[in-house]
Amino acid sequence: MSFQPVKFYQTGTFTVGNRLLPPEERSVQSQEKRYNSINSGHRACQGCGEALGARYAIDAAMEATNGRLICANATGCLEVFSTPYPETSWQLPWIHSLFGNTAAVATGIAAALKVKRRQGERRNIRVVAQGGDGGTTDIGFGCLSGMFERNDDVLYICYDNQGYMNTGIQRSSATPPAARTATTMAVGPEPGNVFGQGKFLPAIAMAHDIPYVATATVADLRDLEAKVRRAMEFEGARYIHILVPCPLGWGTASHETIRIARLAKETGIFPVFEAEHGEVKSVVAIRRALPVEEYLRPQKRYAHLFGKTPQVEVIAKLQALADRNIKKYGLLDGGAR
Ligand SMILES: Cc1ncc(C[n+]2csc(CCOP(=O)(O)OP(=O)(O)O)c2C)c(N)n1
Ligand code: SF4
Ligand SMILES: [Mg+2]
Repeated sequence: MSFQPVKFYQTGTFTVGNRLLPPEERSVQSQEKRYNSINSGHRACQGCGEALGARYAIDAAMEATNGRLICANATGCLEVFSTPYPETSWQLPWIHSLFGNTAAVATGIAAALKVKRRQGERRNIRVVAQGGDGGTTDIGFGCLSGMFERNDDVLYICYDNQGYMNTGIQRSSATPPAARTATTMAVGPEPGNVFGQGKFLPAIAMAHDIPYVATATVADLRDLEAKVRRAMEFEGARYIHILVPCPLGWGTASHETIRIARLAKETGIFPVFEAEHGEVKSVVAIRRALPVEEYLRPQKRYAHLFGKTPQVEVIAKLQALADRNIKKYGLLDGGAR
């Protein structure tokens, strides 16, 4: 079958228009036989970055494993909106773990599959674990670090919306400084979340020297698909950390999810890169660093920075964090220095 060459710049959307491209260049979602691993009908908020990220990530993992995938899912928005008993949106073997033990449950599944293979099972079934930033960076961190350290054959995906959204927008250790949450209110001399706390889990994952670590956002879904595909090429522990804006918790319009995620990347506040065995191998370069204010201003969780007296010093401290990422990961010239 021959394909019409694409003669114009625009190659279309992620779905129908992609069919103009040669098959190897099309996104997983553009394929007629995409897996629809998380199907329509779930109850995520309109514009939920987590729902979008999960759809692309798990479908890409399904594609990479020819549909031979088992998924363990921590408690959190993704689990709650997709599986209100007795319904489910998932169209793959899927297990709800506790809030804090997803990595351990996935490890157990991977161990059982290993035994089955030793007993002659021919199908190579792989395991993915997924959870929110709270389930990953806080309560599930011990199990996850153990999974990394043992190099268990699991791909762990963290959907980072920077707070405990499912239970009413409380702070997690991935909540950025100055952001307002239900437990870091915009009151007092230093409104919002404090500076100097929290953790960037991709760097901690890299410190375990696991085969593959990557970050991504829902603004570049092709990059996300490619990273999931790449992750599935490795045996052992792998980690992908996806920034997924949450319209409810961040106070953004539903139709702004992609733009906000893109601004996180283009300002440098969220570095997008991939690493193998603890070394950064590639970064997604930013064309020109946008001021961090462009990312902060549309989000109501930062509204207290832009009141009658703009908090210029706080904004400057956030800009410094973005600048540090740009330098550390070489985001302007496409490679770590
Ligand atoms: C041991 C335990 N503590 C607390 C909870 C309540 N709980 C359920 S989901 C959740 C927050 C989830 O946050 P996150 O992992 O970031 O996922 P999100 O909802 O933001 O996607 C909390 C505190 C629980 N289910 N189990
Ligand atoms: S609260 Fe946020 S993460 Fe949860 S479903 Fe709504 S938009 Fe998604
Ligand atoms: Mg969260």
